[in-house]
Amino acid sequence: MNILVVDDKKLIRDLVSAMVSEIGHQAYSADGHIQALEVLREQSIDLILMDVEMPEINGFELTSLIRQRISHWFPIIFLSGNDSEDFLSQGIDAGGDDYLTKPVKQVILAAKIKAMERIADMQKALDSANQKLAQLSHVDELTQIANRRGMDKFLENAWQTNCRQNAELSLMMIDIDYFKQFNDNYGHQEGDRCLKKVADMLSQSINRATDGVFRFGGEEFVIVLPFTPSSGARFKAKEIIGRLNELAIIHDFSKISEKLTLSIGLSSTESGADSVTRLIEQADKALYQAKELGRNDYRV
Ligand code: GH3
Ligand code: MG
Ligand code: MG
Ligand code: MG
Ligand code: MG
Repeated sequence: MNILVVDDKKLIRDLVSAMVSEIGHQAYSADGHIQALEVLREQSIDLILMDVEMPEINGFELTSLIRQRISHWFPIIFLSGNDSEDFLSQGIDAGGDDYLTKPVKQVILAAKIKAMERIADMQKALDSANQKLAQLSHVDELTQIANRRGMDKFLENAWQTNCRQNAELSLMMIDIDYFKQFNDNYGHQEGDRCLKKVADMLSQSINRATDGVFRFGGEEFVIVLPFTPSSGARFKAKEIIGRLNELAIIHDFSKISEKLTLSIGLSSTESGADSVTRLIEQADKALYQAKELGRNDYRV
């Protein structure tokens, strides 16, 4: 572990740091709040051994400050010459996790560090499990592209960034044509395979890191194109229609072609959409028009 020793007295700082090294951890030291915050900015610290009585900002105050500023948890153990019970509970209230009185024995210090390390490991495992869950909740299981929840989050960020930079943002609502007939005639499994192929094709067709592809639901997909005016989105729509044509997925039950086709509705901040909701509404309307006008095409 990377252990930060905070103490205003050099003698104690060096002594405790030496113990920490001997126990087998990496020691960092700080003589007060300024150095401590500096180390915390530059190093990933796993535990702090914190003096209580220090000039300017004491150990309890510094602990509160650290807990406010750093969102992830790591253990903080106080080392103090004062062993009154009042002091102990103040330290825990300030955000500390344990308390040792000076002079500290190396065996005791080693045992406390080991116990805290166990808790810290559990916390880390929990954090990473939560992170994985959050990720999973944004991914569509069938197609492995981001789902609607992922889209909402993406759009929120993209909208902010684009507004800030005064750039155009375009959105594409994509819907497979006569997919009900596809499913009804080839079966649901074949339908699923088809959705995967379309999702892969859509993912491959975006080439900027800032673009996003999402499964909006059922056989509908959304592509978000930040920093892209309507002209760019039209170009992309044409390309996607062409790519699907090249894939040549047989659909004998489509009313307009012997191959699978899709229709696209486009919207852009250029045409006045002033919110994410409006952007989606406009794309939806344009999609409806593309369907009305015969499908296998895009409309703005
Ligand atoms: P349109 O050309 O007007 O878009 O007609 P459509 O048949 O594509 O549209 P409709 O909304 O009537 O039907 C969509 C169909 O998509 C219904 C359902 O059978 C199919 N579908 C939706 N989600 C899934 C899925 O996860 N897997 C499979 N296999 N099919 C799905
Ligand atoms: Mg002191
Ligand atoms: Mg649909
Ligand atoms: Mg429909
Ligand atoms: Mg459809």
